[in-house]
Amino acid sequence: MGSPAYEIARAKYAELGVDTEEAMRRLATVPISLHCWQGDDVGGFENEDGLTGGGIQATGNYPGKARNPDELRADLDKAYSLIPGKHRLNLHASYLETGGKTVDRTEVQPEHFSRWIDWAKAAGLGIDFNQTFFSHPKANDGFSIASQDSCIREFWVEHGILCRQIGAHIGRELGKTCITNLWIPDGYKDIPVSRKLHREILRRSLDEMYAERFDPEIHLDCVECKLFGIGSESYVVGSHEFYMGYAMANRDRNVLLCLDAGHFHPTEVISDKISSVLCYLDEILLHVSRGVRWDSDHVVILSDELRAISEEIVRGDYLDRVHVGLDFFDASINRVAAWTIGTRCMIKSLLIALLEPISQLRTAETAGDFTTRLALLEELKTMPYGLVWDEYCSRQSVPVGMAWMESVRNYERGVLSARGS
Ligand code: RNT
Ligand code: ZN
Repeated sequence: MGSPAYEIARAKYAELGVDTEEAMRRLATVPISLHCWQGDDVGGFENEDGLTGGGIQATGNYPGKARNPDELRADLDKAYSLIPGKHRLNLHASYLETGGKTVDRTEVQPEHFSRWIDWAKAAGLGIDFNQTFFSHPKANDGFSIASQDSCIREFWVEHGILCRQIGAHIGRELGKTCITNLWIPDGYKDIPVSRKLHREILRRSLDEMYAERFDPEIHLDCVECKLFGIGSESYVVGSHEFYMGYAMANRDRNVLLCLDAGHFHPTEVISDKISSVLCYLDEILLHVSRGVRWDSDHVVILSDELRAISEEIVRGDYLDRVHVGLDFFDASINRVAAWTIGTRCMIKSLLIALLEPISQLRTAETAGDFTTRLALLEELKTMPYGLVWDEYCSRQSVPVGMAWMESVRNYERGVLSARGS
């Protein structure tokens, strides 16, 4: 038995043939990969300066950002304690721990991530990994593995190779598949004349990077496309067509495609791309984000597009083929709250999708009864999914409703405010 409010919702959904208990059971099996970089504005722990250039920008100066890995882990622990379910961590190579030693990108080793691994083991979390091809003097001219300069290119290919080994190590240690995702900033601010050149270089670099094979149970690779970036407005080497082609051509090497919700033209949506790319690929990764006019990486909210993404995953029966990662960074609000809001919204949207009377909707559509389809879809928008969500939070032992915010405020007063700004 649930709360009286939940029992009313359960009965209402049952009238539509929807089993709320089954929806909650399924929801509990879906891990979301929380990106470490919301906690410190994509700074990382290589040096004091944090984020420097490279087509990524976090704006805002809300006090209390994590200054070291221990603080970041404490903040993540706080966020996980407010998010229902068992999830994952999405870690960037620049979040390494070297005990004060300077370790360049071509010197990264599994040992630099051992504390993250121990922490994840203790908490039962899986980890995903990312090469860091930005915020580095060797990326200052806007190119990494697609550079014409062979020194630059080889440097970054080496970083890519080492990170895959670290990803495989993580997967092995945790007994949970690690996805190592690649995003590069490479591109031109203004119109190039050699679009072809860098794409051919990128293809060669990827082939070199992905030469070593790993057990797919332990490690998967992934490539993230983009339409444009800051400083690469006119041309991005790793475009959608490029990586889609690469992932398809390298399916037997377990190269996944990553679709970031902020990486397309503002009128394009990734919800419409999922069922297309999954005709050709076994699995994909999502970077769920929220672009506002451009790839602004705003905190994920329960928008129409977020709901559409989750509906596509559930309706297409893709829950086991779509890996859900988050990618946003807002430095203008409490960072633990940003994680909590974004991740709770992601999970809530999946719940709403799981609460659809999908067979009724399909029957109407198949019969050409588009009137019923539209009427039912509209009725669903005011169904009491919030009550099922509250029940889910309560059963998963996390705060119900706005109560999580009080917990974040206490944490801010007790922990974050002591950090200064
Ligand atoms: C950049 C990509 C990429 C990054 C992270 C930090 O546009 O979205 O995923 O956000 O690597
Ligand atoms: Zn991304």
